[in-house]
Amino acid sequence: MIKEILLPDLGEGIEGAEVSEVSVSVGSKIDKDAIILVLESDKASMEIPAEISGVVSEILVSPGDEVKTGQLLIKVKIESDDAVLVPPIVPVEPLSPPSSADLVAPTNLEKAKVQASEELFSGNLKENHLFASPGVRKLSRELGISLKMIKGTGPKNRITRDDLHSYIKRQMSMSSGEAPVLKKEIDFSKWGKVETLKLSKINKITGERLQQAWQEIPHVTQYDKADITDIDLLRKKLKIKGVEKGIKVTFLPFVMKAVSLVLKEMPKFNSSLDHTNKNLIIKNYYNIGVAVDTPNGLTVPCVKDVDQKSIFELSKELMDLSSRARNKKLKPEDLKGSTFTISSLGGIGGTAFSPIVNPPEVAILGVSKSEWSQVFNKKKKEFEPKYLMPFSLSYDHRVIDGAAAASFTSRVCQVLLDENNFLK
Ligand code: CAO
Repeated sequence: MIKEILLPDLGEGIEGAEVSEVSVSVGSKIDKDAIILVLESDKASMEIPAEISGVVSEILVSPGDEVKTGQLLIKVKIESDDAVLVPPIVPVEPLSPPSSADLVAPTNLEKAKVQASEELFSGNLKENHLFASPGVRKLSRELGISLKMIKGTGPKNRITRDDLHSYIKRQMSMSSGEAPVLKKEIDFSKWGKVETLKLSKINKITGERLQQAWQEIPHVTQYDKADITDIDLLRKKLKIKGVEKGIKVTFLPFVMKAVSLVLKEMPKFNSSLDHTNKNLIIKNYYNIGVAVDTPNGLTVPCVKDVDQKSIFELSKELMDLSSRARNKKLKPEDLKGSTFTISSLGGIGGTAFSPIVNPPEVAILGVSKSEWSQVFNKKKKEFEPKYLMPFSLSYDHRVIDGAAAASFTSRVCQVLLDENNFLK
């Protein structure tokens, strides 16, 4: 029996990608989950696993081809029907119309969240029987929504990202009692010449995430200034040494290292709320996401175990991640697992800004351009020139109180005063 392997939904809003490598050949025997193709999209490279075991009988794509979700990739000869390990299709229950009781608090969305988390904890959730991409599953888990509640409109009732979005919109409009407002496009050309630019996939995905974070998280921003006069001297020394090693040493690795030290002391800043918003998950690892500006939009690759790395190691990793982000060479793993984010505009300019928290994290640090200032020394009773780095901490006020935030930024300032914190 011949079985066709189609390109699954890649999630993350990615509709298609370019084949960069075909990892099998005709006649080769493959096991379920063996990598058959490597694809490259605007954002990352992805390995496509086989969903069945068998012998490759035909390959319908080659390196350089643009492939789209649902496209036939390879044909596989299956030796026995037992080898087919595709999960059974379970019909998805249609959504029942809301009763009047559904329209009062707690909202349908909250109920769905609670139900999903109860099912998760009781082990009753059989979402594996439904077809959905890993991206859709991840998002539904993050939002605490059971996929069983959603009717899939894709092939074989596959639940698409649009299905999930429509479900959320429907629930939100039901719970607020308002019909969704359809916005009319404005014809700006009535008043002058215009041009239309297509938003990149990264622009669209980032836009949706930022909007969601802004709407869901009660943000507060705390501002501070760190005296980095001594760190500036240390950086200059390390910068010269770095040139020999081909490593560019900027201020950012010092800030990352300082933040990792303070996160260890103040673990709430390195946490996430669970889906029910009833528990706080404290993470005992320190992975810092770094916002990188690329020609296609903003991406946030993650530097793992920052607390265990030297300034040179952090600088090298930062150079590698930011260059791969700009050349669209990031892998999905590079974008996952951050526990806290830093957005640095210090190399560009500005005196201060309020960054938006990167969920499921609870805090983010924004770094602005340092400036020399005259600071009054009370002991000496004189002004001294100091190199001051302005920075801001935006935080989720459900998790962090203002006093803790002010302590966090003060502690970052203290850590940055002592160069011994950066010599290991
Ligand atoms: N004060 C003074 N100088 C600073 C500084 C600061 N706070 N931050 C960086 N600089 C200096 C660097 O030291 C470097 O100087 P030298 O050439 O003398 O070494 C220069 O500015 C350029 O630095 P850089 O920007 O190339 O490097 P970085 O490590 O500071 O930042 C990266 C790397 C990837 C974060 C940055 O290039 C980038 O993409 N920033 C934009 C992030 C962004 O768009 N955030 C906005 C998100 S909206 O919330």
